[in-house]
Order: sequence, then C-alpha cells, then structure tokens
Amino acid sequence: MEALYTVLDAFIDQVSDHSIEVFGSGLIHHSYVVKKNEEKVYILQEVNHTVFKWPENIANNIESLSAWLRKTGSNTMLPCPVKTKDHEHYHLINGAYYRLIPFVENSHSINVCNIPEEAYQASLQFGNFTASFQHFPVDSLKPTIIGFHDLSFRWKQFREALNNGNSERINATTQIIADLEDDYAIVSFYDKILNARTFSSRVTHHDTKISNVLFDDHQKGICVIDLDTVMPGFFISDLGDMFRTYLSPANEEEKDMNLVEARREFYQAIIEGYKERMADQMSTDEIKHLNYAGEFMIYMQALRFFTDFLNNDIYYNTQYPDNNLVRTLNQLKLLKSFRGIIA
Ligand code: GN1
Ligand code: MG
Repeated sequence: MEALYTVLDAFIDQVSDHSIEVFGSGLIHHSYVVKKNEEKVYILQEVNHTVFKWPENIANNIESLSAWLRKTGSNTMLPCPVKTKDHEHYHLINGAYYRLIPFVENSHSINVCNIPEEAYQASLQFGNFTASFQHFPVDSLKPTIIGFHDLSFRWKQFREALNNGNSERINATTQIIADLEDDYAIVSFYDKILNARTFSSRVTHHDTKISNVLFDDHQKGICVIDLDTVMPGFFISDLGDMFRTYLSPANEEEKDMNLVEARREFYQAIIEGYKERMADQMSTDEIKHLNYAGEFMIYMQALRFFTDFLNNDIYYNTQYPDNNLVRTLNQLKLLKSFRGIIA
C-alpha cells in the first residue's frame, strides 16, 4: 500500500491528506479508492498490462470520444482519467501502468441487479452511450484487446485448448465439451453476421455489467464507466452482456446452479431501456436478433471460462481450483434458462 502513495504523488499534491483503500471486485485490474476526509475523490487503478497490451490506445480512445461529445454538445458524461503532473496518461513504475480517475460525486454502483428498474436504467445508459456516437468515425478507435468479442476467435482458442490444454481436466469434462460443441450454431451465425453487413459496427462498450453504471441517490443512471474495452463492435456485445449479467439473481460465481436463472421482467426492462435510445439507429435485421445477443454473450463467456480452465487458469483470477469450471457450468445453466424465457 505504501508504494501507492508514491504513485498518487505523481498525479496530485498533498498526498498525505488522502487515504487509499482496495476497491471493487473486477477480475482484471487492481483498483483502489482514494479518500480525502472520508470522502471518495479518485479511483486509482493499476491497468492489467498483460491483458491490455497497449494502455496508450485506451487513453487515446477515451480522449477522442470525449472530444466528440464536447464537439457535438452532447450531455452524455464520460469520466476521463486525469493526467500526471508530467502530462502523461499513466504513471509508469516497475513496468506497471497506473491511472487516476476522478470519482463522480454523489454516485454509487451496485453489484447485483435487484429490481427491473435498475436493469432499465443501466440499459438506457449503455444504449445512450452508443447512440451518442452515431456519426463518430468508429474505425478511428484503436483496438485495446485483439479479437475480444470475436466469437470465431474464441472458438479457435477453445479448440487449441482441447489439443494442448491440461489433459486431466479435458478427460474429466467430456460432457461440458460436448455441450459447448452442440451449440456451434451460435458461432456460425456470428460468422454470418460478419459477412451479411446488415449489422453495423458502432462504438461499443464491451463490458456492460451492472457495476459499470453509476447511479445517483434517486437510483437514476448517471453514466457508464470502465472504458477500457470501448472499441468498434456489434450491439450484440453490449445488449448480450446485460442479459448475461442482469437476468440472474445469482452471478457467475454462484456454485448452486438452482439459483442461476433468467428473470423475465429483467429481460423486458433491458430491452425497453436499450431500444429507447437505440431502436431508431438499428436495422430491421438487428432488431430481429435481440435474443441472439443473449445467446452469443452467455455462450462466449462459458467458452472463455472453460478455455481458461483447460489452460490451467492463466487469464481469470481464481479463488479455488475449480473456479473456472464452476463459472462455466453457471453460464451454461444461464444459457439454458435464457432460452426458456425467450422460447
Ligand atoms: C472481465 O474484470 P471485469 O469483470 O471487468 C472480462 C470480461 C468478462 C468478465 C467476466 C478484459 O471483466 O470480458 O466478461 O471478466 N474482461 C476482460 O467476469 O477480459
Ligand atoms: Mg471491465
């Protein structure tokens, strides 16, 4: 922790008036909250440089997006990192990249979607985020993770893990492998989308979990946060990850699969919020495939957790040996339950 005060000093003065505490539960970065007189003033983050190979791309993307919002007079809010005293995007120390983001006053985030209104508010925010960049030159955004939501690529990584992964784990999970293979149609439909050109490439958030939305004291959404994976993408990523993470009362860590289920009212709330901002920008073909978004994201996450399990857990932080396996079973249960409510 001591070293973090030195990091903070690279950004602001009077560091000794501040305290730093561990913050949040993300699987990728290390996050800390910086407080002054018990009030939250900043989020300090060590960017995971193994996952995000080009932290400068993230910073440049955020800069050009916020310049766009200013230029178009939009009132969409984007919490942007502040620069170091040396005018750098990051403070680099021992190969680690740190950034500092002002804490949005009177805001809070939630970890579970408890009522449909929260799902609606979040979906409205993510829809609004993409809609705000309707005419933005989306291809000018730099990739921050190559192939992030490219399902064909994730499928290839799964196949590779089946060939080169932990053989004991492979032998013990033949049923899961068969289940994932049975759903290959989700992958081939993704390939079709790539070729059909009826789905548009847009400014896409790619991590629309509920904790990435800030709420005010009246439970209204303020804005979206965590802009690391903002890249060109399809709406299925954002709408789909909302289905994946808001529908079930129990999240991806839940071990009791009976508690993992898709809730219809939340499904409707997500669709309503997203359409409110996005419907008039979407093609007929896109509107026809709102449900595909859920299958796409839930399946891809199952595939990613399972691939990591076969590769001996090199990507996701794990708390116990079978954590990625449990996460996979959890997502497969969610996929089944999701199909139940859209049938
Ligand atoms: C990772 O760390 P977090 O929760 O922001 C992952 C997402 C997954 C999620 C699953 C860069 O996000 O794609 O959906 O875990 N982000 C990256 O919990 O891989
Ligand atoms: Mg994230």
